[in-house]
Amino acid sequence: MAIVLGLDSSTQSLSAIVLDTEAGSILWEETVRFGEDLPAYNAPHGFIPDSPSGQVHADPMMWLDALDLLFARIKSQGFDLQSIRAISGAGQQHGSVYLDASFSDRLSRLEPKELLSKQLTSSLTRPTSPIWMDGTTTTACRQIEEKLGGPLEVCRRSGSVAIRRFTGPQIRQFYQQSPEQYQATARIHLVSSFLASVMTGSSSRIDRGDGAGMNLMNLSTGGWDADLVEATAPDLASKLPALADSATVIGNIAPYFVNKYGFSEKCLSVLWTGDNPSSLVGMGAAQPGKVVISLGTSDTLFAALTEPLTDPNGFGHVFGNPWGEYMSLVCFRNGSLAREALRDELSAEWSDFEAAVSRPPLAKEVMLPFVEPEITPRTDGAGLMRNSSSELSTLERIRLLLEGQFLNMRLHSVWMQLQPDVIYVTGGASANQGICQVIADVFGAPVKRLSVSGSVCLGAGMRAAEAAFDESKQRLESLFCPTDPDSKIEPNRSLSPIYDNKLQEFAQLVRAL
Ligand code: XUL
Repeated sequence: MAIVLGLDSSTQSLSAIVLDTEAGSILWEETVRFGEDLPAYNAPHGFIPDSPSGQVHADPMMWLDALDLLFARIKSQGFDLQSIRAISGAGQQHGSVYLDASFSDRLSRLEPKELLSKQLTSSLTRPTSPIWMDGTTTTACRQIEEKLGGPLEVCRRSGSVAIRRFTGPQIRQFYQQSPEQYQATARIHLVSSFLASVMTGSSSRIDRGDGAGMNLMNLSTGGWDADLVEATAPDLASKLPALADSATVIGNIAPYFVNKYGFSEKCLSVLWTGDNPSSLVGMGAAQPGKVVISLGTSDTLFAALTEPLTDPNGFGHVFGNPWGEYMSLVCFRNGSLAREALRDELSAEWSDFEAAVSRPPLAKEVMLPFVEPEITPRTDGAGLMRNSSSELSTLERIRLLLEGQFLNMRLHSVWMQLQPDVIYVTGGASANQGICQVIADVFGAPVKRLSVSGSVCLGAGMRAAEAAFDESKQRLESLFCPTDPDSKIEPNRSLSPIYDNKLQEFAQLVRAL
C-alpha cells in the first residue's frame, strides 16, 4: 500500500493525481493547461494552429515545461512530493519525438537549476512532434500497405490498416521529407516513452499498449514486425526503443526531480502507456464486458478484448491492454472540437446541451457531425450542417449534432461485436447530462459515469501501484473506480425504433461521402 502519482500528458493539458492506495483516497490533483498556462507556445489547444502544410504538430518542449510547472505548483502549494513511492503516466497516443544520439547523455546529467526544455531542446532532430490529429500521411500509408501486400495484411499484423496519424506512416513521411534530419535521428519516442525517459533520466522502452498504435508492432508476437519496420523507413529498427510489458519498473526517478522538487530518490518510475490504454485501466474496464466512451478533444469508444478482432472497414484499432490481452478502440476526431464549434457558432452554453434532450428527436433529420476533417469515417471537414435544413432552432441543431456523433459511434463499433449492458462514460463532456442521455438513447443501453473524472490519470496511478508494489488489480478497481451511484442514465426505449431508422439513414450519408 503506497502513495503513487499518475500523470496524463494529453492534447490540451498535463494532469496529475496522487493516490493513497491504503486509504483508497485521492490526495492531490493538479492540471497545467498548455494554452492558458504556457501561452508563449502559441498553442491555444495544445497544438500549433493553422500550419500551411496542413500538418498538426506540437512542441515537445511545451510538454516538458508543463512537467516543470506542474511540479513547481504542487510543491509551492505545500504537498510533500517526497511521500510518493511510484510514478507512471500516459501520453496522447501516436505522437512522436525525434532525438539525436546526445539525448541519453543529456538525460543522465540534467541540472536542477535549468528547465528541462532548455537542457533537452538541442537533442531534437525534428523541432516539433506530429500528433494524433495529423492526417497528412496518406502517401506513406499507401506505400507501406503496398509493400506489405495490402491494407488487410497491415491490419492482420499490427491491429490496424495503415493509419495516417499512426507513428509508422508519420516516420515514413519524415524520412521522405527530411532525409538528413531522419538520418541524424538516433531515437524515436512516443509521447509516453519520451516523458517516461525524462522522468527516469534514461531512454525508456515503449509499452505494448501504446506501441500497438504505431503500425509497427506485431500483435501476435508482441515485438516489432520486421517487415513493417523495413517498409516504413531505412535503419528504423536501430532507432526504435525496445518494447516491454506495461507493468515494467524502468528505474528510479531522475535526480533532477529529487533535487528540484523534493521527490524521494527511492521513488520508482513505471513504464508509461497511451492515454486510451490507461483510461481502460482507470475506468475499471480492463476486464472484458464493459464498454467505455471517452469524451475528450477526440471521442473514443473502447473495450477490453481477449482476441485481437480487427475492423474489416479499417477504421477501428487493436491496442495492448495494460492489464489484460488486447483492447479495441475507435477514435472520432470531431469530439469536443465539433461540440465546441457548434456551441460557439450558435453562441450557446453547455446548459443548452442539457436542455436539447428535453424535446423529442426530429425523426427525419440526420446531421453529419464533422466540422473538421474526420478519421472515422475518413472525410475532409464535411461541415456541420450539411444535411439539415437551416430553419432549425439552436436546441434542435445541438441535439442533431449529438445524435450524429453517437450514431457515428454506433455504426463504427459494430465490428467489435459488443452488446453493452452498461456504457461507462468519462472525459470532460461526460459531466453533461444531455450528452449522456443522447448516448443512452442512441445505443439503447444505460450509461454510468465514473465518480472520478480523469480516468487516464487515475489509470496511470493504478498502474504505478500494481507494477511497483504488486497491488491487487481488483482491489485498486474497487477502491478507485466506483461508478457514481446517482449517475445511471436509463435509455428512453420508446425512441429505439427512431434511432434504428436514423442509423440506416446515417449509414447511407456516410457511404455517400
Ligand atoms: C486514439 C487517438 C486519440 C489520442 C488522443 O487512436 O488518436 O484518442 O490518443 O489523445
